[in-house]
Amino acid sequence: MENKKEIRIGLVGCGFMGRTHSNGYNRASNFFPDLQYRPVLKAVCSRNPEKVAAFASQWGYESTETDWKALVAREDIDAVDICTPNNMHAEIAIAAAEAGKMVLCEKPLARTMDESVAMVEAVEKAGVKNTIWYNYRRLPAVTLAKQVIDSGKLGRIFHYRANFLQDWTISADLPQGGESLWRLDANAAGSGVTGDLLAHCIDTAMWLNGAIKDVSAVTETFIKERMHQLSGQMQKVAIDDACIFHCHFGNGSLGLFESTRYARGHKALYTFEINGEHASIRWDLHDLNRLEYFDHADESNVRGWRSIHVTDGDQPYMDKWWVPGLGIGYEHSFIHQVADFLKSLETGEPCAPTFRDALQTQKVCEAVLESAASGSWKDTGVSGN
Ligand code: SOE
Repeated sequence: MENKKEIRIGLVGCGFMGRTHSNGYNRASNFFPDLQYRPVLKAVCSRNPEKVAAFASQWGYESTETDWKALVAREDIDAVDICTPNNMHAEIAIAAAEAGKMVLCEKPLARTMDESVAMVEAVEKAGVKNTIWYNYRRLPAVTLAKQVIDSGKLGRIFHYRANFLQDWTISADLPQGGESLWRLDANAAGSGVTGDLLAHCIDTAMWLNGAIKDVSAVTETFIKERMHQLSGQMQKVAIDDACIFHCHFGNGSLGLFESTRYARGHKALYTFEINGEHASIRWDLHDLNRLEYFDHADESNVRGWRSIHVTDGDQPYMDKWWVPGLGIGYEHSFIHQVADFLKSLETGEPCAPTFRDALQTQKVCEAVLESAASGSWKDTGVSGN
């Protein structure tokens, strides 16, 4: 630790994501001792002084701010991490980039394409390091899926299938907007399940299987009006409660995606499956240390789905944790993201997904919503295979 260089973090927002990121900063140096950089929790910002003080003391921040502009202006901050509702992402990220800070931002990049493009332009013009927290990439089994696909073991890919199912908004009494329920308010969130949940599936899908070229989607808003927490008035619900789309990938495979917050019994069921010419893989967030793998090259008498327990030191990230067989959890994806970010400072490489990478996911989300509104296929404008 002695000769490590410090990266002084300023976190904006202290909700659920603020906690996951803070835990990542706190743990990364313990478990990735070889990193040359060390995060220092310099300041946390939230409008509520009592809340931000309690958060700072719980997670170990040295100081607090109640105005994000003051945090961005501080000379003792190297990197601004944005964990606010989506409607604040663009303004804070652009100001941080203009102040010469590195910018880390919780997903999705922003609410709209205009905001997203402005964010990409700002970080690229300023030449500052940037990354978006699409954390599921950093689970060892998901990273292993990437290695297996890149090794060519699956051969030509035919199908990509993904679901992200939850059930927390079924009650019609749930208000929209305000501090904890901003995800139901289109003004704050931009969209519903498309930007919140499918964005994860799309990020993983394009990382694993390349560009999504065009989409055909349907969305539904099951509860049409909800009370707004801020105004106390009933207001039209403008987010998508559920979204299903199919698509063509640039490599010729077909994709099928479903997301909803109305799948009673499912809290966070994120699954994907990829079927190739020679082999298939599938993964399930509820059993996140396992990668299921079927290889047609296996001898026929023992051929079948293998359940790979991704906990061995030879497997991604797992040389850093405990001993083989002892699994890790959701929070470790954020610790890995911090470690990869710190590593990228050493190597000078971008820390994927960068804002520009996340813009591709944003383009697909936008095309999905446009397709659902128009009832027609939409090109995503994402290039590559
Ligand atoms: C919504 O419930 C949510 O917390 C998303 O905002 C996260 O991105 C997802 O990982 C889990 O679900």
